[in-house]
Amino acid sequence: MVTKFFARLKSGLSRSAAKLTGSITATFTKRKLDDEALEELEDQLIAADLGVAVAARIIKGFRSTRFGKEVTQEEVRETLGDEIGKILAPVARPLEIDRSKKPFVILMTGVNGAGKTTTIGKLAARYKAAGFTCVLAAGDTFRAAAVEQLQVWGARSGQEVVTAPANTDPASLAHEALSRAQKSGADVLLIDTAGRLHNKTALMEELRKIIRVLRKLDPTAPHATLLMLDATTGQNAVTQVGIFKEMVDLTGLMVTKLDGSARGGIVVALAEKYGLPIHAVGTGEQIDDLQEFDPVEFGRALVGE
Ligand SMILES: Nc1nc2c(ncn2[C@@H]2O[C@H](COP(=O)(O)OP(=O)(O)OP(=O)(O)O)[C@@H](O)[C@H]2O)c(=O)[nH]1
Ligand SMILES: [Mg+2]
Repeated sequence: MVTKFFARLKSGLSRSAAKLTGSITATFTKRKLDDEALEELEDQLIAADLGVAVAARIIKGFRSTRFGKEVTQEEVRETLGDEIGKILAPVARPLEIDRSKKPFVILMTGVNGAGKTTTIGKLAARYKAAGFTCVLAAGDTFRAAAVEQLQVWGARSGQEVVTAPANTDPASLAHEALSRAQKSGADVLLIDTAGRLHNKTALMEELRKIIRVLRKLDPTAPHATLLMLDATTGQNAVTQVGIFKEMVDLTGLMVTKLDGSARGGIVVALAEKYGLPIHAVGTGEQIDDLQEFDPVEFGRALVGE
């Protein structure tokens, strides 16, 4: 069954697929799978951002099952797609809202431009459609534009946005937002944060303070701490997970900008390296361009099947 999401994902990943399989097509019109061919294939997988570990694992698989045999590029593509699907299967998990938490608190982290604010807007719309009421907290209090951007998203989905005057301590804004969400009986609180990474210590302190303050009102909060990653940054996204994992207890990832990126293979590298749940992927700038992803479909889209 070709789902709407698959069609969207496939077109979004067409550049990634072209990068990965274009070179495979060139190498494997029909060819004996010898050392040289495997080496070329491994290089191609690495160039397509799947990461060294994934590339080695996939090549090992090819070596044990097909070595010395004639293979067509269709076979190579199909096997690759399957392998990718297997690597993604354990991490492709939707973000479950635990209804016993009221509100269920989601803290969004990520570097500048990763897509935090946009993704909060998309999630708010999705939760609204599912019958949840949300509160959006404009925790990036240093930039007026960031607050306005969240207000626009809140208006689009008809959800409340809590803001504070410029330069208010983000932790106090977060506290205020949780307090309001508790009083109004909101189902979900989505907290936006600033993403300045050039000052790692300050960012870490800020995030930790937000968490500390939230816990004064709800010792179990935040219930999800998500890292937003921009797929177009390629291997850098892998590095960012490492950095943010040191700052906070990440519970999951979301990967944005998979539309038109040639670096969609990064999702596979992330899955292999960290095993953190990847809850959803962004495939555009519009309100419904956020999708839970099916590992098999993703694997197929990535090889252009
Ligand atoms: N094409 C595409 N663009 C996206 C996607 N997600 C976000 N964007 C765009 O990326 C840009 C940055 O997104 P923001 O949501 O502002 O990112 P942010 O993490 O909040 O950035 P800061 O507030 O600067 O830290 C915006 O122009 C978004 O429209 C996506 O999935 N696909
Ligand atoms: Mg933002």
